Amino acid sequence: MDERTTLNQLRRILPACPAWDNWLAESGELPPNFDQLPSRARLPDLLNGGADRASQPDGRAITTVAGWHDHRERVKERLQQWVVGRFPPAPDHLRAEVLSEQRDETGTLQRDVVLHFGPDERAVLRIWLFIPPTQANERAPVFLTQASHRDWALIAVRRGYMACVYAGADSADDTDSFVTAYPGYDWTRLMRRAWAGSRCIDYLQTLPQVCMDQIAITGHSRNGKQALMTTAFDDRISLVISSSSGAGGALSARDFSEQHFGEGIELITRRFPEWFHPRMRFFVGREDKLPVDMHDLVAMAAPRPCLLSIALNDAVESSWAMQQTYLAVQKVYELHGVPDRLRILWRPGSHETWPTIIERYLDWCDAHFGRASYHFEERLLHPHDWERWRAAAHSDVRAAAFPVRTLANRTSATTFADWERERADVRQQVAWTLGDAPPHLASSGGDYGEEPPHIAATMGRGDASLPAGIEKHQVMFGEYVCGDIYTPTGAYQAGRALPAILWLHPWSPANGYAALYRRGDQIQHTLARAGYAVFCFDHIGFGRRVEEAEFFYRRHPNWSLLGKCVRDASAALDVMTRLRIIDAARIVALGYGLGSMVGLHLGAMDAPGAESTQPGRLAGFASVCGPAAFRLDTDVARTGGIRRWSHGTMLAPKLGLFDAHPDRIPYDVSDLLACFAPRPTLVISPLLDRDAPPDLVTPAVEAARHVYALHGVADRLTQMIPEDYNHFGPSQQALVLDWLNRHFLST
Ligand code: GTR
Repeated sequence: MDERTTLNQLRRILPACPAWDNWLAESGELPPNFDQLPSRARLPDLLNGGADRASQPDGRAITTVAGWHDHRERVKERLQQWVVGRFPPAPDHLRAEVLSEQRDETGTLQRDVVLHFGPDERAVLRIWLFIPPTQANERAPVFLTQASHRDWALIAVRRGYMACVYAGADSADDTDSFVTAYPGYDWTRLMRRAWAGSRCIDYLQTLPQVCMDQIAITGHSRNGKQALMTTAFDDRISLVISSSSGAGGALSARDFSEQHFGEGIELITRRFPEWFHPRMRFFVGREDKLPVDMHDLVAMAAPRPCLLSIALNDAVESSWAMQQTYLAVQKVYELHGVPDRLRILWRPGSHETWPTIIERYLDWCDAHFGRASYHFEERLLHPHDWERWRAAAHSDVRAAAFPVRTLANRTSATTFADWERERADVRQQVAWTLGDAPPHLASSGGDYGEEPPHIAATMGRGDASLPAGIEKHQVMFGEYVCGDIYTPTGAYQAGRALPAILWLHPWSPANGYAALYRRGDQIQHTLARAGYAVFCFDHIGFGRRVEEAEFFYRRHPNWSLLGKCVRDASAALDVMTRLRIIDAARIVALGYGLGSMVGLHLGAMDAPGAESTQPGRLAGFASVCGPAAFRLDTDVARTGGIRRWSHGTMLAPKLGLFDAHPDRIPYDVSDLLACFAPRPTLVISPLLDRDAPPDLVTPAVEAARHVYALHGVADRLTQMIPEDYNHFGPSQQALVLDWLNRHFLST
């Protein structure tokens, strides 16, 4: 597709963004030719990413610190091109005007300064200095931060730091003066603020009280993003603390986008068009093609101490994406021989910080500046070590011993009896893949263990966030899991039995089933408003249960996270079929991304058939951006391949055993879909889904259609291929709702 056609397509798909339109018109820029940009589904290796990415120019892996230094310059260039824009060289002259100076009763000197610099001194920057009393000849470490974090500076001063606070934040921002002073640069607002941090250091350099090799920078959220930028482009920074820097900070666009219910490129470049270079918006839905991603930005800090602080249930963060960044960047720290200089600081709750956290930031500074000793353990929240899993539990499985099959092998059965046999075998293979299920007791329900209001509020699903016309009830189910049922207001009192949806959420670590960074309504609200009872819960490792997967494979080396997800979903069906508010004959599963993977496996395990003790309880299934056919999904670079379910996410590690033998995977998406026959099934596979492009999905749907045809209902399996990328915005919600209404509302 040529660049102009790509742009037209993007403009059809993306919501209006006047700032971007203006830039396009003024600059005349076109997107890159995406056909020529290589795809990297997972975060490119920082030392061995191939000739076009991270490597020596000849494509060989970087194995020395010197090699890294050369490469680092190339990355800085790319960051400017795609993310932060070009900025001027450091000014050669800087005048500090002291506005006021006073010493308080503790001996701390407070000095307000304006820096004047740039052509004709047109650029200005206010800074507020807090200089603790020091002994003669003693130099203080510096805590550098933006005007919004003046209160953090108070703690730093108490801990013996000189604090330098500057007007490069929303609350005070002098950096517009830089634009006038330096025309002709396309730097973004965040980059200007980051550059302001460097001007503070220019000034600090002139002060006798400053210990120049102990300069720590920090900032929260948008200021965390700019703190990383200052660190990347200014080697005088000795240490950085990225506090909830999120999208465009420590979290990559690949791993934290709309498909993760995250703050993707689309949203951030539309809501904050000045923060990043408008070129980034070209990559919406094509994050796999980004020539540079945020792990590159973080890696620029190496080998300097870098603490990545993140809240577990913050809608603008993702613990999983953070872990991916950490694992990628840790290789660079290891190359430098200083792995303990990179750590994640997990904190409970949402976006806020409090003194306990800031004290830890200063502990980090103290520890690395040799002032005191504090322990920062390496803690990884999400299972990630497939090789270890394999060695511990499955080194004896030989994929080569499994028969070769095609996608349509089973589903091309020509008689019901043949299909029944195949289906029973599919169930067995699915059961094997999900792993040895531990003992299972039926839940007794009740209300003990329900989600308290303050937690629900943190998760964005408190009563205060309920739109008018909808009510929410909680129910305990399965293994002590809490579910939420959304219904139209008054439905309970009316005693009506509603058609029901089991909502299976995507890969959204921070907020589980509730999409906080989103476009349009939350799906549970959309559906409840339309007259459905919507059953929602967090999968293991997500939302309120974000820490639950941490030791999963130690606890259950032979089971799988997918197996646990299916067990929970199945337990949800148990309770749904018993509730008066729900019409047990009209329960439909709706899965998006990961949720689709769960729903497909749930369907197979819940299917009617010889092996089953009960009829399938689902009346239908809707899959949005579900998995590509496993055996066709072989291009790891492009989509992540089946490895994403094993090595990548550890969801279904056994699938990884077939990495080299995809034709021997014991079952495929076609078989799972066919298990739903003859029940209505919808597959939405957007044209630009980077994980599961239609050419890898449609063959599975068509293979499954044979089984529907066997039932004489070939058209009950519907595939839609909207011109879109992987997200669950209003248009795709509308497709789902329309399909649901046609099949389930009026019956
Ligand atoms: C949010 C933004 C986040 C983060 C935050 C903040 O609205 O989407 O990326 O920067 O603002 O700065 O508080």
